[in-house]
Amino acid sequence: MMTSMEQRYRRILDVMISLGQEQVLRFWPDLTDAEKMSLLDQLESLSAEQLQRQSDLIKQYRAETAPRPLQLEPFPVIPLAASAAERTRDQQAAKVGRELLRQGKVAVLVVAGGLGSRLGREEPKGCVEIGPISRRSLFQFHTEKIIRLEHLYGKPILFLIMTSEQNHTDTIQYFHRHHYFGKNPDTLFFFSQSSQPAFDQYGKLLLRSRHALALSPDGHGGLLAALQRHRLVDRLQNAGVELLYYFQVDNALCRIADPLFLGHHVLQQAEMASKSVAKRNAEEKVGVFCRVNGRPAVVEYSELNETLRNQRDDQGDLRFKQGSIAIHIFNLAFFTRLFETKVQLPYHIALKKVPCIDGQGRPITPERENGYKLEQFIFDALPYARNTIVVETSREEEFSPVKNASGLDSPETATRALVELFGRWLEKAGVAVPRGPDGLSRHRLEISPLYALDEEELRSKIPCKLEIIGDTFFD
Ligand code: UD2
Repeated sequence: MMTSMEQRYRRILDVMISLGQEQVLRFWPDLTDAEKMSLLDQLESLSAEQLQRQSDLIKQYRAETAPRPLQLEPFPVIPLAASAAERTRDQQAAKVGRELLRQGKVAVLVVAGGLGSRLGREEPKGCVEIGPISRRSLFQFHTEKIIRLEHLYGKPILFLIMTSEQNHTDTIQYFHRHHYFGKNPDTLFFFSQSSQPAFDQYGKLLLRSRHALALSPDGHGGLLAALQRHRLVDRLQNAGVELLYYFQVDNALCRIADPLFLGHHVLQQAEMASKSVAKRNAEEKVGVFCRVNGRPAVVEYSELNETLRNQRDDQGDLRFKQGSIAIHIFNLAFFTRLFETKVQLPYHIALKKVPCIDGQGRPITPERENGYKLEQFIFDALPYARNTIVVETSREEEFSPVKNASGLDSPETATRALVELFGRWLEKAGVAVPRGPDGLSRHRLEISPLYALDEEELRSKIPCKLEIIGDTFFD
């Protein structure tokens, strides 16, 4: 008589043989019962159909020599206000946005499931400390901004934190250790996206150990499936929410639930809206807003060929200049439609270094890219939106991502960007900020989000005759 585990093993082995993936069970006889169970659980959670599709995609990707031609046009944006009329336009939009916040129609979502491999740290990226004086972390800045908004608009704001299987527990423990930074835990939802297996160049599943697949998060596009799995859209709608304000955990300057952006979204009757900044240069690693075969889209930097990346318009500007800073607004009704019509976002394939084991079970720490990962990107929902807008913003005010351990886009540049932002707010409030020959503030400056969220709020609070004579913290 076969045990139930043996029966499961036989069934899964048959499926794996039919998919040409039986190598994942090659260490079966050497495994303990607990290891066997865990491997079977992992394999059973994969959909055979999806596995076949993914493996085929990788083989096809490797076989393809030239990328398919796409009809690309730049996507028009709502530019930064330069004229009196545009400033009036913005004031009206911001008024509409503030009203939405007063009515409690906005919830906030941060995607924080990435592994931050370029940063090279074990902890979740949101724990990186960037406060110029306080050493506040990214998570603390984001959460306190939301708390301040709750005070300003008199309504609780639900805050959704998307983690991954790899960092879910660490993220929750981090928030718990810090007492949720003062936010009511009933208004926080931690939920995890799924994982996807990695493949070798022949479309074969890679093993991380003898009893585990090499898995990684399924990309921020995994948000769609995660929202559905956790029934979050219903929960938000039951709480009276209509719009979801989306951003990435690594952006130290993100303006959360920006009334101006919310107002534009509603006034333009968009289903999905995005913010852009002018790219620093052709090589900056941000996707660009385009029309692809007539439909709005973000084309990721790694997928925009060199000629297009460098193309210039008549004014000598980059033709594809509007970079995505991954701040979006979604109508919850748009998600519902995507679910009902069973939209599947495409997979993007990336060749990465994937720690795994070889055929003899020996661990490999690759020095070169050895594995293919498949990810879905949330911005691929754009072409499905009935109406979409892109609103340009200023990099100095709203975009300083933490991607690398040092140099460009690192904790150090994010901290510096905060000091400079706070310095400009202070100057606009009439305070002299001592600056060095490089034009940068001589002293470290920090304004807690709980003290002021923007320059207007700061101006209304700043003590008169304030002098900056050293590092200064407004808490
Ligand atoms: C992303 C955008 C890029 C630009 C840039 C701005 C993609 C593919 N590219 O580049 O166009 O907007 O950001 O900073 O998004 N994440 C998850 N789950 C995942 C993978 C990522 O939650 O499975 C989160 C991650 O925690 C981070 C964000 O998504 O907050 C961006 O991930 P990334 O740093 O890998 O993206 P990057 O820098 O390639």
